[in-house]
Amino acid sequence: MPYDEFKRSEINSHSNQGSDSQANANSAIDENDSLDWAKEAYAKLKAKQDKEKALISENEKKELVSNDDNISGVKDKISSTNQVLPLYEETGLNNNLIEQVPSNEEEVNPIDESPILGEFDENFTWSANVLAAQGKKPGDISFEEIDWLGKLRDGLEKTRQGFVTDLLEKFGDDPLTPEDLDDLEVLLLRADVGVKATDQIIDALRKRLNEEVLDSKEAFRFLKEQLCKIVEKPIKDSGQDLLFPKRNCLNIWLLVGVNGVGKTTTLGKLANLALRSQYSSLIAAADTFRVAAVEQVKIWGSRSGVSVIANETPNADPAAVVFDAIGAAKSKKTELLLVDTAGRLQTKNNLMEELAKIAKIITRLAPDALVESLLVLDATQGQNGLSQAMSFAKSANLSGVVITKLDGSSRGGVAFAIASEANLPIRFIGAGEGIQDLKPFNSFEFVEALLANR
Ligand SMILES: Nc1nc2c(ncn2[C@@H]2O[C@H](COP(=O)(O)OP(=O)(O)OP(=O)(O)O)[C@@H](O)[C@H]2O)c(=O)[nH]1
Ligand SMILES: [Mg+2]
Repeated sequence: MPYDEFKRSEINSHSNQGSDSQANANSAIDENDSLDWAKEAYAKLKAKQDKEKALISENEKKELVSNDDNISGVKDKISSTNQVLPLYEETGLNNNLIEQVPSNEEEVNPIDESPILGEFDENFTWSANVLAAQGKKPGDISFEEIDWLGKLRDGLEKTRQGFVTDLLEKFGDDPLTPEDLDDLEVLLLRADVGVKATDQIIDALRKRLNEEVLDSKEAFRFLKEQLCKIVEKPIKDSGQDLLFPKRNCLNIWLLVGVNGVGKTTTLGKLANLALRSQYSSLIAAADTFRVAAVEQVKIWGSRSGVSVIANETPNADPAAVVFDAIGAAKSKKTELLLVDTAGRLQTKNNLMEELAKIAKIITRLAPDALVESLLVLDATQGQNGLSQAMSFAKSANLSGVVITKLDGSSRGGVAFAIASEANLPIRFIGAGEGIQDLKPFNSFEFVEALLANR
């Protein structure tokens, strides 16, 4: 069975997702052992990287020898201006397509975007500890996970500064007081956590405080537990801990949301996640409102290594593109069809009508397909994102949310408002413009990254 990136959290830990995670996580690894754990993990990753490097240079040597033997063949290849890259020739992905992926060498480069192991520094040990706390073994972790956690923690820096740094100052090392709770309330609201989630957290802390003295360490642990509980609730309510395509059947995932939030970028990252997890995938370029949108999807298709179905006609009917894409998906036995949709239409009503039309086509053409509508929200928009979530939740049948641009946003706290006020499960989060800068949402990692250094 291939490694399934969509199920990463399940593989990481069978018991540590959710509100009990903090307690389990804290006991999963003794503080004194954590540095040893990180050292062992680093040594194993380093050995793995060295082995891969050696393998690559061995292959390069072999290639050089065979190239010498067949120099004329190479010349032919170089002179070909419209060549299809070997990756697609081998996989057959580029054959018989309605719309072929562009064969620009610079753009088709999924392998080079993989992260490499950095220094053994505080960044590494922090990421390693988060993985260890979820029950992973030092030999089980990958560069990608370390890189991702580092990015997430860095990305949440601005949110953390306006929230945790002040919180640490206010809490100090003394036991929590009722006045601290008032300060915490202000900080949570300021960090876009929203009124409902803030009330829930403050009430829970006040209740504990009435029962016993809470030292600052326990207060922080309890706060993390409450935060996890809030984002986990809609996930639990949905009855589906993780969102992943089911193998051997057609899954159709629609990326919806207002303009500029990151739908197309998310689609490209999801396509690559699917490719790396060995799902057969296809992209439908159903944002036909902007001419440049189709071009942008094709670049992402090329970059992620997934074929794109598009219609070049200006203002082509998006439902017709979806019609073609479902036809292609059926004949190719595609498992995951990712649909890019428009974010900018004349009015909000037009946008909702168009989504309804696409949904209708899907029901008619692929009644057995597993359809998921993912609302993409931009973290930098804070409470605005929450109102988008509320209005889309009313009109579109949403299965969850993707929060993008968590890198550099000071409003990462909005995740809690979306979960508690719109009751929508967060399914994926994006923290960068790179192809691998998107992962399935893991509440434990998110809260740890948000409140890092404590
Ligand atoms: N820093 C950062 N930038 C992102 C992220 N996701 C998307 N972006 C950027 O946000 C901008 C808009 O992204 P798109 O994917 O084009 O957004 P869209 O929702 O498809 O936009 P429309 O098609 O106009 O509706 C681009 O410049 C992306 O590179 C992220 O996680 N982090
Ligand atoms: Mg777009």
